[in-house]
Amino acid sequence: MKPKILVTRKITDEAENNLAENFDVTFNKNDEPIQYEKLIDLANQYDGLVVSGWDKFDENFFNKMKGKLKIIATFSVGYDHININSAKEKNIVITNTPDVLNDAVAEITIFLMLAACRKAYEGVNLVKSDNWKKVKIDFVNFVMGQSMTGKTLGIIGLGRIGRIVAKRAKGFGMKIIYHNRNKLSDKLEDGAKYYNTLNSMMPDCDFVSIHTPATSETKNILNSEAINLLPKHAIVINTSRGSTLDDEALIEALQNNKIYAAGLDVFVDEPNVDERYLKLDNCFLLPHIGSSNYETRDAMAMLAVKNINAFFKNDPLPTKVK
Ligand code: 8YV
Repeated sequence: MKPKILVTRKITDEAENNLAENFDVTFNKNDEPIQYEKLIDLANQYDGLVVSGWDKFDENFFNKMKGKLKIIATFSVGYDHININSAKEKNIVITNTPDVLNDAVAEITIFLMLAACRKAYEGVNLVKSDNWKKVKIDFVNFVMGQSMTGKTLGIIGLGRIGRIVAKRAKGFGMKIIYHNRNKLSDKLEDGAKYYNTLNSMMPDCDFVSIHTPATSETKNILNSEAINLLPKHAIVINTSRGSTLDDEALIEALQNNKIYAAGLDVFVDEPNVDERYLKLDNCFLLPHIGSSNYETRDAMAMLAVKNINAFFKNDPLPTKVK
């Protein structure tokens, strides 16, 4: 008998076809999110789940598993929606999709940096509202931003995504500095300057971008103390998870022009965004689309499927979460 697999959300046709060849698989054809309690019931009828970052797998979920479920393959690099310790206690393997989205997230990071420093909101709103013709266009004030070229980018978490961001930023002639728990090898640093505390790096950042996973250690890593140490012209970028920065502190800094601007793709309670962000002209917002391009989402779906295939063939897992 083929193992039973449930795919909680619509994934690419190629990935779905591949699963259908090898498993007794249930797809979510209309892509309606499955409610938490329903998912608990369903999960007990399957050997494996292919899930998204929007499904939640907490301690209670795993406590209610009765022994049939053996693997959860999430099509996301982040696994903060899964209680890994509870999964381990229940002997349920977790896999994720690292690396295949590095370029996509780096692109969105650079996009936000450009949007924030060149006042994209102001410019786009002026054209879209048809107000361009109504304003005075002058040489020194009209949609005036600041340059990215030659500036210093501070990276919080120079990991797989952070290093690609660094590479792309160097294309703009940027200097890279970083803070990690530990200094990296010369090869991985690739010329970036290390700061052993976050606060010591802050005054040197023209831009600061967060690329850490969401853990209890990185919760509010960019807090009010750190934000207050940034220069007045600094720009804050977040494409990691909303929990890594203190919204109160960032909003206060943006409202009072203590920093120049921010670019955010991720929020604490998505899709609900703190309304104060919506009122700020110096904050460029996106709806968590770091990995949203066809090539990347295809690769993420196929990697999740490869993990499922490998697991049921007893092959080594391509990307198991420790
Ligand atoms: C996805 C992500 O939008 O991979 C991640 O961790 O945050 C995003 O790529 C989402 O979680 C898809 O499941």
